[in-house]
Amino acid sequence: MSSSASEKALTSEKFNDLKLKKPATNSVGLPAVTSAIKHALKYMDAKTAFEISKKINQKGGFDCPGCAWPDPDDERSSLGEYCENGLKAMAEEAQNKIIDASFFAKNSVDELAELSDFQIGKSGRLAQPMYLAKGAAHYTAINWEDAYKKVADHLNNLSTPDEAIFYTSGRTSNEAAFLYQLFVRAYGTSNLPDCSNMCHEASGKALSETLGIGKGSVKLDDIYKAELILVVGQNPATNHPRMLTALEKCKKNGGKIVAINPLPEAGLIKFINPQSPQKIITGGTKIADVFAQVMINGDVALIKAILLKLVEADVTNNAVFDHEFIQKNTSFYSEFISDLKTYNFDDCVKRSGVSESVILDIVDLIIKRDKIIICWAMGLTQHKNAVDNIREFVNILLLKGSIGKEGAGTCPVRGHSNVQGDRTVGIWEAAPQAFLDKIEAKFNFKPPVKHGYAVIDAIKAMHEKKAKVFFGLGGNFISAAPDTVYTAEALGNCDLTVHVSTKLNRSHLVTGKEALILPCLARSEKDVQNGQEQLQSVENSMGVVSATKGILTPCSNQLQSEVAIVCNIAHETLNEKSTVNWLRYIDNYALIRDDIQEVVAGFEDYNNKLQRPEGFYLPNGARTRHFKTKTGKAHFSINKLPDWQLKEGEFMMTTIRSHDQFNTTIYGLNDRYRGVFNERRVVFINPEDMEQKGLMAKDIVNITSTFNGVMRSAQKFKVIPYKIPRHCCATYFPEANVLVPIDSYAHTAKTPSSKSVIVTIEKEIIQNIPK
Ligand SMILES: Nc1nc2c(c(=O)[nH]1)N[C@H]1C(S)=C(S)[C@@H](COP(=O)(O)OP(=O)(O)OC[C@H]3O[C@@H](n4cnc5c(=O)[nH]c(N)nc54)[C@H](O)[C@@H]3O)O[C@H]1N2
Ligand SMILES: Nc1nc2c(c(=O)[nH]1)N[C@H]1C(S)=C(S)[C@@H](COP(=O)(O)OP(=O)(O)OC[C@H]3O[C@@H](n4cnc5c(=O)[nH]c(N)nc54)[C@H](O)[C@@H]3O)O[C@H]1N2
Ligand SMILES: [Mo]
Repeated sequence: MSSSASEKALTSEKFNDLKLKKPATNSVGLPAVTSAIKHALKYMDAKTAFEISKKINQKGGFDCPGCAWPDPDDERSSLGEYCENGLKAMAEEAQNKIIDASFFAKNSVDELAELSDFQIGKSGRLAQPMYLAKGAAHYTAINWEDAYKKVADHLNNLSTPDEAIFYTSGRTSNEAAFLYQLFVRAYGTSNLPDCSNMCHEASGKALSETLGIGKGSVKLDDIYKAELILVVGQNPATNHPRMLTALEKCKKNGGKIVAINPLPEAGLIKFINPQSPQKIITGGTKIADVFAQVMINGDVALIKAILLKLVEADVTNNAVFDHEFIQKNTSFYSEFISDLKTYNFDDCVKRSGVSESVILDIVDLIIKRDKIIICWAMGLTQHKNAVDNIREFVNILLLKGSIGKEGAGTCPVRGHSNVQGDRTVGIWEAAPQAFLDKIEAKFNFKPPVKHGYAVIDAIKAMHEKKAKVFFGLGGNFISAAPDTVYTAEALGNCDLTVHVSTKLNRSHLVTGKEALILPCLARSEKDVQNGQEQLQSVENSMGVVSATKGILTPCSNQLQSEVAIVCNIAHETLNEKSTVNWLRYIDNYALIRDDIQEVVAGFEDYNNKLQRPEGFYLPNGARTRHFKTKTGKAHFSINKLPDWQLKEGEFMMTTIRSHDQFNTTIYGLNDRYRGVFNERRVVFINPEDMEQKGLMAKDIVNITSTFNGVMRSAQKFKVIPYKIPRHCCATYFPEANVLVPIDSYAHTAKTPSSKSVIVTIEKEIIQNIPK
C-alpha cells in the first residue's frame, strides 16, 4: 500500500554524524569565499560558475535568485555583487544534473519521499513535464498541450472558481506574476495566497496602518547615513549577507548598531568584508555596539521598557522627542502616551529577558540620535503578536521624527528576491478595490470583489474539502507551511495539485489524487521567445524595480517560461470567453509591461525606465512624509504586552534557518557560524536548562507542542548546548514545522507563529542510536 500524504510530508528522521564546534565570533571573510567557491564547483562546471559570477546582480545582468537585499544604485563591485549564499542559490539552479522521465520511472513517489530534503534537492533540475495519474506509484511523461488541457479541464469542472487555490512563491517575475493574478481574477476567484502570508505579511499590515504603505521607507543610502540602526530578529550573515557591507559603511560614518536577538548571531558581532583584502588581514569591523539578548517573543516588553525610559527623559528635558514632527505629522500621540504609562518598567524589563543596564544603553543611544533606522525580519513577524511587535517599533521612530528624512525610517528586510514585486503587481488575496477597478477598466471584465484565501485559510479550505485544486507558481508549499501533518491531509484531499517548478521538492510528493509537475526556466537561464531574448523585471526590498535577463543555456529544451505557462493555461481554461488575448504576450514581454503601467501606480513609461541599468524607484509616501492613512498622518499605536506564560518545564521554541539552506532548499548539512556540522535535526538549548533536565550534548529528545488541547510531536532531535536565553529553544525550519499549530497565527496578518511555539522536550528512551 502506498504511504499516506502525511507520512510522505514528514522529513527523514535518520541521523547523520553531528559534529559541534565553538560558534563563530565573526562572519564572512575568507572562509565564506572559499566555502562559496567549493560549493559552486561541486555542483556546477567551472565555466558556468565563472559566467554567473560576472553577471549576477550586475547592471545588464540578472538578479540573484536568493534574497531581496538591494544592489547599490551607483557603482557595483568589480569583485562581484553576490555573496556566499547567493552563489549557493545559483549552484542549485545551475547544477549539472537533470531529472527526466527515466528518473521518475526508476523512483516511485513513495521512494522519493523517503529521501531527506537535502537529497531531494540534489536530485537535479526538473527537465520535462510529468503527470501522476490517480492511484499511480510513479510520475510519467506528459506533453505540454495535454498538461495544459488537464489543468483547464479540472478548473472548468469545479462547481465554483473559489474551489481552486493559486499559490505564488516570491521568485516569480513582475511580468509572470501580473499575468497570473490577472488570469486568476478572470477565471473568477481571489484565492491568491503567497509566501508573503508566512513571511512579512505582519510588516505589511503594521506599516500600512501606521504609515500608510506596506513597504519599508529607507533606501540603501539611508543605511549608510543613519546614526543608529536597530537590527531586530534578523540573521544577516546568513540570510542577507550583503547587508553587512552596508552596516559596515554605516559604522565607518560613525553610526551605532544595536542587535536585538535571542541568539548571538555571528554576523551581528563582527564582519570581515570579503571584498576588502585589508579587512581580511586586520580582522574586520565590530558590528553591534549593543547586543540585547531578548527572550523569544520578549520584544514588545523590551520596547515598552525602552519607551518608558524615553518618555521619562523627554519629560525631564523636553528635547528627546521631535515634538514638531509629532504635532504636525502624527495622530494619537496622547492616547499612546496615556496607555504606555499604565505599564510598569520593572515588569517589562523582566518579561523582555534583557538586563536593565543593556536597556539603558539602548535608551541612551536613542536619546542622543534622531537619524534612526529599524531593520527587521522573521524574528518579529512570525508571532501571534507580530503586528504589535512592528507597530511598537514604529512608535519609537515616530517619537524621534525618524521617518521620511535622510538616514532614518523603516527597513523590513524582505525574503525572496521578488516577493515585494509580486505583491505590487497584484498577487494579493485582499487587493484594494482601486486596483480591481483599474483591472476592470483596462481588461473589460469584473474581477471578484470578495477577498480570497491567504495561506492559513487556503489550507483549511482544502482540509475541509471546500477547495479541490491547488496550483503553485514556484515554492514548496508542504514544507513551508505550518502544521505539516494537517497541511499534508489538506493537499491529499485535493483532486489535482500542480507545481510550476525548477527543482524537485517535497510538494511534488505530497499530492492530490492527480498531480502535475510543470518545469520552468530559472532566473539565470536565457528566455528566448520567437527568436528574441526576453527581459523581465523584479522589485527589491527597497522598492527599486530593475531588469533581469538570464545568461545560461536552459538545462533542458523542454522547459517553458513562467509567462508562457501562465498564458497557455489561461488561454486553455478561458478560451473564447476571455476578454484578454493571452497568447500575444508570450512572444513579447514588453507588451505585458505596457499593460502593467496602465494598472499599477508608479510604472509609467515602464519599458523605457527599465533600460536604466540601475532601475527605478517606485513612489513611497512614507519616504516623503505623505502618510496615506485614514487621517493623512502617521499613527501612533497602542499595543498590549503579549499574554503568554510558560508553565513549569515548558520552552518557547523558535524555528530558524541554518547557514546552508534557502527556505526549504537544503544546500548542505552545516550551520558554520553556529558551529553545527553534518546535522539538521537538532535543538539548541541553554546549558542550565539542559542540566536541570539531565540532558547532555547530542542526547536525543522528542519535542511536543500542545495547542487548544491538540498535541503535535516531532521525534528525534539532538540536543546542542547553546547561548540562548533560559526557557527558550531553537530548531530548524522545515524539520520543526510539524509542531506549528495551524490555528496559531498573527492577529490580523495571519502569519503562522513559527517563531513562538510553546513546547515540552523529553529525552528519547531508546538510546541505541549512534551519537
Ligand atoms: N541564505 C538564505 N537567505 C535567505 C533565506 C534563506 O533561507 N537562506 N530566506 C529568505 C527569506 S524568504 C526570508 S523571509 C529571510 C529570512 O531572514 P531571517 O529573518 O534573518 O531568517 P530566520 O532564520 O528566520 O531568522 C530569524 C532571526 O530572528 C531571531 N529570532 C527568533 N525569534 C525571535 C524573537 O522572538 N525576537 C527577536 N528579536 N528575534 C528572534 C533568530 O535568532 C534569527 O536570528 O531571508 C531570505 N534570505
Ligand atoms: N517554521 C517556519 N516556517 C516557515 C518559515 C520559518 O521561518 N519557520 N519561513 C516562512 C517564509 S519567510 C517563507 S518566504 C516561506 C517560503 O515558502 P516557499 O516560497 O513556498 O518555499 P521555497 O523553499 O522558497 O521554495 C523553493 C522551491 O521553489 C522552486 N523554485 C525555485 N526557483 C524557482 C523559479 O524561479 N520559478 C519557479 N516556478 N519555481 C522556483 C523550486 O522548485 C524550489 O524547490 O516559508 C515559510 N515557512
Ligand atoms: Mo520569507
